[in-house]
Amino acid sequence: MELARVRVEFRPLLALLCATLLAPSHRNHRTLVRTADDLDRASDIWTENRTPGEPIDIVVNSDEIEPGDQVIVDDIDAAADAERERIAHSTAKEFYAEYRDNAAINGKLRELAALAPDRTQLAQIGTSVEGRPILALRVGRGPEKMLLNGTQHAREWIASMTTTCIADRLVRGGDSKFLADHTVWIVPVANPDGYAYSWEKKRYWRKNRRDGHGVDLNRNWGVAWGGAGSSGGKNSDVYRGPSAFSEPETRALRDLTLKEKFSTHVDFHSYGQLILYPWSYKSAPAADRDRFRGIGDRMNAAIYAQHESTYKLQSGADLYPAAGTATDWMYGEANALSYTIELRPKSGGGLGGFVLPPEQIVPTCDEAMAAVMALP
Ligand code: 0X9
Ligand code: ZN
Repeated sequence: MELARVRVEFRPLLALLCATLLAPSHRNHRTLVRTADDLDRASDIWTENRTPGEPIDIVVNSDEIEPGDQVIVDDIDAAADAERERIAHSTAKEFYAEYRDNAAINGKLRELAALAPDRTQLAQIGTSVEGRPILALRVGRGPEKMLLNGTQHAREWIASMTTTCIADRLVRGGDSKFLADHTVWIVPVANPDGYAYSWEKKRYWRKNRRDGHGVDLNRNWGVAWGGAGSSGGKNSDVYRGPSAFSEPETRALRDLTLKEKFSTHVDFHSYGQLILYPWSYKSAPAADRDRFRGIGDRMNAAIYAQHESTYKLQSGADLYPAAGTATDWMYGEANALSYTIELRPKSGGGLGGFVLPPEQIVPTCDEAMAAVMALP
């Protein structure tokens, strides 16, 4: 405590000296704090919930913590390092007992396709900026056409696992009534380059890997592209790209949608436990608002019945405006009932936000599966 006070008083003169003398946990590191709604301080905002006046989770350097900040995760990079260590030494045999990388997820999709060739189809729907395949698994052949995708955002690993798990359950569940009624296309990893980068280099990377700076794929879609909540700055975490659909990853999902004419869609993200419906870019209610809310209530009841988790149902823009999102394009241009679901955790506490304990993969899948089955 004494040292900490000295450090504050004599900065920056003694900062270097103190940094060398202090124990590692006292060194400057990146901390996730909950702060009053102070967007001016925030370059890296982790909370989806940005209702004006409500606290937000932001990443700051540990020497920039201010009075009133509540520390949620003291050292986010230590949390990522611990996760990396755990995965490196994992003996988990069960696929959903641990997080899986591109190679493992693609392997799982191939395995599922081979398991039930009569009711599945594995397709490469596109190729990423760095040349990775974007894979989609179709299950069923029914008249209601549904698209489920995960991982537009690289660091949201639970979305990759959950969509793969849903594919798994649909395939193994056999020809249930649901599959008689539905054709479901599942794209677990919409952003394979970003996902690889998050695994190998920077755990908290969000965008794709366009020219090193990356594009936020969920600001690159063609409804209200360029509007509020997106940025023209390449280094911004919400960089929209030079034009709508400039990125092969968004084009891949768009072209599949134009071909298949989906009537429902879910874009899986993390975190916050939210069910969001259009519009994302403006607060005016969607023409189908009542329908969105009615189905959303059913999803919520189905989710709660699993493990008593609560997800909040609201329009995207009621949180904060975000222009150029997948959900707005799917609804506004492709006529699909489209939701964005923010999976577990509810807040950044515990190990923190995007680093979710692997024991929560299966329960999160239970919830997402229940939500999907509640769709028309
Ligand atoms: O900002 C996003 O792209 C999504 N949230 S995330 O924290 N996973 O990045 C939500 C987009 C739709 N929601 C809003 N309009 N707020
Ligand atoms: Zn996201």
